[in-house]
Amino acid sequence: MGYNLVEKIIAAHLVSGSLVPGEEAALRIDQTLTQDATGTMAYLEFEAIGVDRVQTERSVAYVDHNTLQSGFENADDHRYLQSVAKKHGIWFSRPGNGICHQVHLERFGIPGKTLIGSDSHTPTAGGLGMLAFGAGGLDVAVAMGGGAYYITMPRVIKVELTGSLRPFVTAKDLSLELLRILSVKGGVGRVIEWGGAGVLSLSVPERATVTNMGAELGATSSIFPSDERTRAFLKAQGRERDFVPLAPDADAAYERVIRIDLDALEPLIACPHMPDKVVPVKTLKGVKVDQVCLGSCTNSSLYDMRKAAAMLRGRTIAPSVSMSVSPGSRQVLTMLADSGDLTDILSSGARLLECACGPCIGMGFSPNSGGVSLRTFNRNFEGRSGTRDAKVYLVSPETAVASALTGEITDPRTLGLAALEVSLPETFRIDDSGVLPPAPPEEAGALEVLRGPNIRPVPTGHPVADRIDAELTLKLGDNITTDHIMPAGAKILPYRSNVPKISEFCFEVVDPSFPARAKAAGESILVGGVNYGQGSSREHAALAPLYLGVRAVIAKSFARIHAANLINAGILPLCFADPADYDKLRQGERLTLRGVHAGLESGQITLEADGAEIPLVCAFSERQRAILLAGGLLNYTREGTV
Ligand code: MIC
Ligand code: SF4
Repeated sequence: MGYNLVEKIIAAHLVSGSLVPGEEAALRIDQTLTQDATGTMAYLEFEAIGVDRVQTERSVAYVDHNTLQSGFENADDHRYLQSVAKKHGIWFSRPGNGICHQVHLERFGIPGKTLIGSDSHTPTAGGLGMLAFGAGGLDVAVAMGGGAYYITMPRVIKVELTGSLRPFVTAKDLSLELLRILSVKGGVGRVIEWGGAGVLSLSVPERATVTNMGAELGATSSIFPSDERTRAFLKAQGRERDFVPLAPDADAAYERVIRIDLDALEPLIACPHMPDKVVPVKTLKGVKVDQVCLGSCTNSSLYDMRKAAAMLRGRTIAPSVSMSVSPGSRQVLTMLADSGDLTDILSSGARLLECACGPCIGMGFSPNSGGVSLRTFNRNFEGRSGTRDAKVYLVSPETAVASALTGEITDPRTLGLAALEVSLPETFRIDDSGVLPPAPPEEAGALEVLRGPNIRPVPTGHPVADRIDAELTLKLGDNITTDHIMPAGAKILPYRSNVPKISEFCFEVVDPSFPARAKAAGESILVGGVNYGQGSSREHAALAPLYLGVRAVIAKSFARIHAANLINAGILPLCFADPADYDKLRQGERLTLRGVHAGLESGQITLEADGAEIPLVCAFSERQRAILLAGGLLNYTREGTV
């Protein structure tokens, strides 16, 4: 039996473990990326590990999330990141240079290489044929130090494409179609491998939109083959030397094959407040729109922006709509300026924002109260926009612009416009002045790392005890996202390098009394439903609970990155053997976990609650057990086992 694309890249990077689905595989990591909101923690952890210089082929630190600088905190973090990067062999992408995933695709991604990034949308690079994973900051720190990255060997789903997209139907609609089919948990434990004749009709930026939104499926990663379209993109970026062709073997096996006919797709829209609440745009015709946002790592490429500019040319957006445009990178912005497309965008009445995440993570441009916001982004979780009662919908750039022009949700095909004639340039504008190189090793030793008062030490975990007696301080429902656990937004993000402070906002959107109650309880246990911790890779969703005394989370099931982050923090993620037992637990009661150490081995732990005995299960690898018993990955790594 031949290899699929995923197996090929994993086999070429396997340090230990096996290719058998469900088993642990340790991978050699060629490249890493961080962004500022998770990066400060990742580099503090890297410093704590104590390796002088990164061991990867390329590591890049981006600043794209916390760029508002409404106090000293963000600016201090930027200075810390710039100085720590320079000292330890990391490239530094300056604020304003663009969103990490977009810039990495343009300037650094290489087919067939492995990449981990402290951001859940790192698989965007799969659009170039890279095998890329979102991970917690500590996993990235370990990989920078030369350690392997451990994954549970995924199953591989193949999506077989035929045909080509019709006018005004886009790669975003393809992503939404797969979310409609699989839901936000359908990709858990899986990599989505895209193939079929239809793949050639998609350019690299379109493929990157699709691999980007694989994160919303809960998938471990998503990947496209590397073919002539990949070569053309790399060549236009002045990087043809980085091209390698990559395809699965003809007799490769897959867990499942999903067939999608691109010709049959129509414009789709995800309704509040989940990316899988997908319906055809036409079914929402006439819903009044208050705000439209174009951008984010999903849809901010030159291709997307040029399509939007072509639709806006000579037209103005409806007076009732406020529209923002955030190009994904300085390359995109300068090319829009050179071609005059920027003038078309600005003349339409849209507002230009920085080349950064911006509204996607609630960093400004929050909608009006109760407002309807159409965004070309990838997440529409409740409250994420910064306006708690806003209704956020996810759409393609074409649907976004059509709706901005009419003031109501509009299927772009109904505007009567001619099909858009937009293609990628033969040569992109190459200017890497926004990326600063690291210092040569002989100069690095003398360099000082700049730390402001907001940068506080990383909390370390406690070795998991054999018996845990604690209060159930918070009982939660299904699909709890990391935006529920550790919200972001302009008010909270500045404290990403200050865990004591940021923990004051833990679960703020669910129950603002949680931090005080958890502290008063001393040690506590959380209970959740299915897919607990979906969404972002932010390890603060584990570190803040750790700081507040959480020792275990019991749920019906967990999202991959968050489960890894909990283990890395020394917090036990446990599952109900029978999901119906969830109903037996009450917030506020005392819970006891008995025989934990033996249970880590046997995979079964008993929970005592109000006299009842509830069986829990866990399936930790030997390494994960050792991490939990050491009190987290930092302690484990310091003990010398990287
Ligand atoms: C997100 O989209 O939620 C973020 C902000 O990019 C996060 C990372 C973070 O919380 O800093 C992610 O996706 O991992
Ligand atoms: Fe930034 Fe939004 Fe992409 Fe996260 S999803 S990296 S916040 S643009």
